[in-house]
Amino acid sequence: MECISLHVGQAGVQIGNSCWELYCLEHGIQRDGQMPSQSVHSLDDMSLHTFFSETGTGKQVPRGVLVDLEPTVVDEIRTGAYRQLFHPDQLISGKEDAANNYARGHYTIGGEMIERVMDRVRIQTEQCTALQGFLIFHSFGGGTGSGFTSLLMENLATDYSKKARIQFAIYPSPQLSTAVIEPYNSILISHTTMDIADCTFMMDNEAVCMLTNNTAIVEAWARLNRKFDLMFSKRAFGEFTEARENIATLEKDYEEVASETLDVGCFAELGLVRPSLSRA
Ligand SMILES: Nc1nc2c(ncn2[C@@H]2O[C@H](COP(=O)(O)OP(=O)(O)OP(=O)(O)O)[C@@H](O)[C@H]2O)c(=O)[nH]1
Ligand SMILES: [Mg+2]
Repeated sequence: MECISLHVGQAGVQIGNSCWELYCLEHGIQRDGQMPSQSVHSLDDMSLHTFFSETGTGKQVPRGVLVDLEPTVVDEIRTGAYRQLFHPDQLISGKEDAANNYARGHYTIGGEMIERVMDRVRIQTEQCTALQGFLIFHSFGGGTGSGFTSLLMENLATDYSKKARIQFAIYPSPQLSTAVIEPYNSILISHTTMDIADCTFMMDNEAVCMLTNNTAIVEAWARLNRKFDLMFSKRAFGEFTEARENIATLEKDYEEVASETLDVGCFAELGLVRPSLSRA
């Protein structure tokens, strides 16, 4: 059962960058797609194949396509730490962005790009034995994120009508907005995709920003994330005892974070429940 991830526009591609880094850490995959612990892995971790396909040489390749109408964001992946992970054809960029304009993303500039992207999607689907569906990452506010995503979703709905389409969308916030027309773009894409998306997860950019603006919290999150990744990769290598020790350290970290001057109101505002510190 495979899932194909599609990352569209600046926000979508940048989320993709972080997502694939995390998936690699979780599954013990190196930056070049190689997996040193492969034999241990393939026995107990079939979930790997949902997100990665394996080449003849044993390299793991993400099942995904990253696309932006302009080159700079995708170029960062092309030259970044994980550049060898992706096949060059999975990274698609044009010359000119949609300039926050839904119509440019959907009709003019996007229209010229859609065939190339659908071709790549088709190649990805052909590598699946039982494709479950598509995960689509994008912003609501960008011209590419809104206009091109809706065009892509319409094409997916036509060509792969029985497959699930799940959207992960960055919801615009007035404080962070890059353009005044972001609300219009959001309405236009909501209208187009309402009937063709099976489920939409919206991420509020203001909430994300509140978390990252607080340096104490951002450091704590970075530390916790590293620990989690480490924990996962250790478990993947079969050193479970060490992973257990990591959990203990992790718990201590939680306690430290809680004792720091953490703004509890911030969690409440985000609708998040503070992690419970009581031991089971
Ligand atoms: N959380 C988060 N939001 C982002 C990121 N990049 C852009 N955004 C948000 O996305 C919206 C702008 O859309 P972009 O994704 O930059 O635009 P685009 O899809 O590249 O479209 P065009 O540049 O207009 O062609 C704004 O609301 C930004 O705050 C990111 O890396 N993280
Ligand atoms: Mg852009």
